[in-house]
Amino acid sequence: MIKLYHVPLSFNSRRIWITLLEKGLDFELIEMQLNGDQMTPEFVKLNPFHHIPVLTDGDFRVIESFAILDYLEAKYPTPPLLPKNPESLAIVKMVQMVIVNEFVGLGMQPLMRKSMLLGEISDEQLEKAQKQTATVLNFLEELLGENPFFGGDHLSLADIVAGTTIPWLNMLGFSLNSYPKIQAWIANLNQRESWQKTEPTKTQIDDFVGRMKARMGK
Ligand SMILES: N[C@@H](CCC(=O)N[C@@H](CS)C(=O)NCC(=O)O)C(=O)O
Repeated sequence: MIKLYHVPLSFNSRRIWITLLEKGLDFELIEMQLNGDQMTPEFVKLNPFHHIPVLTDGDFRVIESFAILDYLEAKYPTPPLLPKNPESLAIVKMVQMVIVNEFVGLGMQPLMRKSMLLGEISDEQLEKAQKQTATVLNFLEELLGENPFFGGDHLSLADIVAGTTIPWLNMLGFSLNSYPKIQAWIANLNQRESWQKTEPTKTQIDDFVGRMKARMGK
C-alpha cells in the first residue's frame, strides 16, 4: 500500500496528492502536524531532513517531491502525466523548474510574507517579487498559447506543479487580470475532482498563518 506523509496546506505535498488521485491509485494519507511530528525518531528515520512529503510504497521510501513524482510516473504509467514527444516533455520539465527556481522563492514567498504579515519586507523587495512574478506569468501565458494544458491536450506534471502554486496569487492580492489564458487554465483545473478534493480550506490557511505568527512571536 502506498502511504503519503503530508500536510494538506503544503503545495510540495499537494502536488503528490493530486498525482495519486489523477492516477487513480489506492493510497493512505498520513496527516502530519509540522510542530513536532516531523521530528519524531520514526519520521526522521524516513526522512533525515525532517520534511514532508514522504512517500512509501511497500518497503520502498522516496523523499523530495520531484523524485516522488518521477517515481509515480515510472511505476504507475497509466494515465501518463509526462508527454512522450521531446518538445512537450521539455516544456513540462521547464515549467516545473521555473516554478521552483523562479517563482516559489523569488515571487510567491515574499508576496506571502507581505500579504499574510509574516515578516518584514521592504518596498524594494516587494517590487522585486512583483516584477519576478509578472515575468513568470508572462512566460507561462505565452507558453500556454492555445493549449488547454502546458504539455498540450492532456494534463501533465507541469499543470500539477504550476496549478498548486500559481493560484495562490489570487489569495495574495496579485491580480491575474492581465493573464486571461492562465485564468482560463486555473478555472479548468478547478473543475477537476483532484483539485477540488485537495483544495486547502480557509481554516487550514488561517491555522497556518496563526502558527507562523506565533512562531515569529507576533
Ligand atoms: N525540496 C522538498 C521541500 C519539502 C519542504 O520544504 N517541506 C516543508 C513543508 S512544505 C517541511 O516539511 N517543513 C518542515 C521541516 O522542515 O521541519 C520537496 O520538494 O519535497
